[in-house]
Amino acid sequence: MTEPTILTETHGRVGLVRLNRPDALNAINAQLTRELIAAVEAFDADEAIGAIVITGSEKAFAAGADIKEMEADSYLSNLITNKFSPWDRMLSVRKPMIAAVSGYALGGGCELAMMCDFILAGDNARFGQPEIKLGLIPGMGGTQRLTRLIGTAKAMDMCLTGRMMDAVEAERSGLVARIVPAAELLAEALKTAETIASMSLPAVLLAKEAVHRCNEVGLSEGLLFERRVFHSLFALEDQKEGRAAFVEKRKPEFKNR
Ligand code: CO8
Repeated sequence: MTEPTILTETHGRVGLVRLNRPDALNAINAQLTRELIAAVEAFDADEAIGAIVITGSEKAFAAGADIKEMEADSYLSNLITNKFSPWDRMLSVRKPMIAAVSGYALGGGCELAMMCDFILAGDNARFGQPEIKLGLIPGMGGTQRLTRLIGTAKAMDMCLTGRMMDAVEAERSGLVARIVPAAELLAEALKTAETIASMSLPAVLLAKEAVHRCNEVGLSEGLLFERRVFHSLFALEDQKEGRAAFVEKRKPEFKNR
């Protein structure tokens, strides 16, 4: 039987997915793609889960798409199979996903991290889009998400030279939300995810949707979307509870989690 390429665990209301191809620095092959997306979708559908963390090993979050597996790929096979298209399913995941990145996040690994809603980086993290060194360009969102996150100048630098960025530069550039000592990364990611999972789920889902809307529409449309969502949350008991708890100086007990 083929060994699984990921491991899943639950920690309270948090679903954890660990990439687990240690001999290949978690390079993303077809099996890992299938198993990772299925695991994330299962957590997304699970009422007991409120947030998801994706992580790798200490040495590598993921060192890219599996270069060895692509030996037989051709223009025709890529076109017919619409290579990398299964990753579009990550766009439909509604619960927040945090990438906890330790070590290398290169090529498809950096792109997987950017598919998550935000990245927490260990102080040993290194990000890069080295596809250019293989005579390629990023194919899982690198030219688009990286540019939105860090701007054209830095995205050009990364995609055209293939150089790596350390955690400090990644945080300064807006690629990562926070840097954590590598030894504390997973604990901090789980704690952050648990904090999110303790909030009102409808508010969390709508906050995620509203922030992502920013990349899809112009400012006035985005502001209108945000305002209408804000209005709608007053239809929920959790909003009454959140306000009452603040006034009564106690922790809110959200019903919809
Ligand atoms: N794919 C397959 N295997 C990999 C990958 C990968 N992306 N990265 C590392 N490995 C394997 C190595 O081949 C090695 O296996 P083995 O022991 O059998 O030789 C094992 O993992 C350990 O790697 P290293 O010995 O190289 O470890 P180092 O600590 O010396 O170096 C690095 C770590 C710097 C991360 C180095 O492994 C590296 O440069 N890896 C490749 C990084 C990269 O270029 N990533 C981008 C991939 S491209 C992509 O994501 C998009 C499309 C790819 C299409 C390719 C078609 C030709």
